[in-house]
Amino acid sequence: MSADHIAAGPPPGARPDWTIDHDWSAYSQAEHDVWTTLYERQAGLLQGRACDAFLKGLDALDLHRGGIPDFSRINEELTRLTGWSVVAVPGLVPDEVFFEHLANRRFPAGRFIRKADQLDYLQEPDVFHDVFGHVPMLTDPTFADYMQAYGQGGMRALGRGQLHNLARLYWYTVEFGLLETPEGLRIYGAGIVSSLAESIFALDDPSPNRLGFDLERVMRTPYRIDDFQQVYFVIPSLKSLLKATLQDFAPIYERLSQAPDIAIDEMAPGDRVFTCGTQAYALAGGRLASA
Ligand code: HBI
Ligand code: FE
Repeated sequence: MSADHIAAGPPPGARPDWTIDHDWSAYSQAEHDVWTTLYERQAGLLQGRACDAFLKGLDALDLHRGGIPDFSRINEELTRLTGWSVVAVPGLVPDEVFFEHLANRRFPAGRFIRKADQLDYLQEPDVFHDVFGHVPMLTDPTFADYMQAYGQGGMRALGRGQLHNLARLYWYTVEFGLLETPEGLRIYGAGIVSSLAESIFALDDPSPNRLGFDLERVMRTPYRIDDFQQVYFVIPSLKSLLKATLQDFAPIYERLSQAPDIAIDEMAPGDRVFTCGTQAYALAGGRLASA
């Protein structure tokens, strides 16, 4: 999600760190019903598609009962497992606020939920995208460490003006990442697991490229914010993702500042190719064409 249209200061009623009270009792039954509809559509589909860490986290946090979960209830278990907590925010927050929360093991989740007539697509992350999509992976100790390392890296990148490289890393891992397993490719990216159609497209469709994850290569690859991805990157393990972020980024940023972007549908020398995609979906005009 493009965070460039965010206001300078926190909106009225929000604290200086942009957090707001979750105020779980203020959700309407209609809002809880949207959560239950989305949850029931996704949870069944994800068996055999989402990675074990995600499915284990979904179970551990018991997100299915009773509509939109109360963050204070989730946080009891989440904090016990990895020291993370979910905090409510009004929507997208400025990059430096976002990274500061991640660096302190706080995941900012939009409090609002999408309307019943916009189940399949929304611009800003709502509570379903954030809590169903992102939070289960935060119960995995390795991924929990990765997300905190990402937040710390984000704050350094901001200082160097290299945020766009880091946003690509976030996009192609935290939002749209795939994991290689002996049973085949599995999803760990929140943007995919929270989308019915993309949970199918990302694994089954012949259209997108599926390439082995390489940190610098990913940082040179633009992404789509308005439609299914044209390329997905595959990590061999969550440990390998964490390891990739624990190196010194300075030499990488030096090389990146001289390296041109790699076109979103291109293969690059050295790519490990799981799928050489047809790009048929994008060439046919993507979501708008198939609407
Ligand atoms: N704010 N609430 C919220 N959620 C996000 O995922 C988010 C954000 N602000 C900035 C942002 N993401 C992006 O800059 C990241 O991709 C780096
Ligand atoms: Fe997200």
